Amino acid sequence: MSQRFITLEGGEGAGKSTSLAFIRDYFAARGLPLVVTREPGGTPLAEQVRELLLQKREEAVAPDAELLLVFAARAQHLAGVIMPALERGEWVLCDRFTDATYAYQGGGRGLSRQRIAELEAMVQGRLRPGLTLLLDLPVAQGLARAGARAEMDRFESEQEEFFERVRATYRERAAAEPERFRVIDASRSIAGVHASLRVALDAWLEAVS
Ligand code: Z5A
Repeated sequence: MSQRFITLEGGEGAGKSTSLAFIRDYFAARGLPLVVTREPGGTPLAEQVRELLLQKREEAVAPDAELLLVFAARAQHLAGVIMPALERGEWVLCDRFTDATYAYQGGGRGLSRQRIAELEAMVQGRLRPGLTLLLDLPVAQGLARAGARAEMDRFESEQEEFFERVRATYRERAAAEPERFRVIDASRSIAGVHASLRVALDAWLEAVS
């Protein structure tokens, strides 16, 4: 079932939005039913949790509180959107999932990987994405792209070192699970990134069909 569960990951300014649109078109052109969703979010309740997480606030957010909010949203999203779609035999493309928790709460905030793994097991059982597309690019380049945005949220306001730890964690996870991850060089042109996505998706569809 999880072979049809695809996740898209990457740091700041990696180009997830244009990649999501490309993948949506790729599936539509093949007549394959695809549910596109995102984390944190994906259901009305989980989207409210997203707002709580992203909103800049005076009060310091305890890293454990942030972690639990991320997994609370994920539990709701799994129950309301991801599992039903997979059970219907549809494909699911999720803009960020638990690799982001390891990268941001683990690498970025310094929380224990073991604690994240325990929550992952509790909330997801054995469900893991079949394919994870990681858009990877140097932090400075990503921040320069993202810098064009009007307003920055609570994560986007972090320092460059935070994003270096996020990137390092993503790359470590990709190296540890090469059968699941495809690392896409996102420093290239949009056309170049999309060409690599096409190669990865062609190979995945052939492997699982
Ligand atoms: N978070 C977490 O902490 N823990 C978790 O478990 C999860 C999430 C699931 C919101 O995520 C935050 O939640 C996220 C981590 C945290 N915080 N951060 N940062 P999000 O995915 O919604 O937020 P985002 O990272 O800001 O993603 P985004 O806005 O959807 O997309 P993006 O990948 O950063 O970039 P983009 O908007 O697609 O592109 C940025 C700009 O670059 C834009 O102007 C593009 O036109 C341009 N671009 C894109 N590709 C190219 C290329 N190839 N060349 C040149 N220019 C390009």
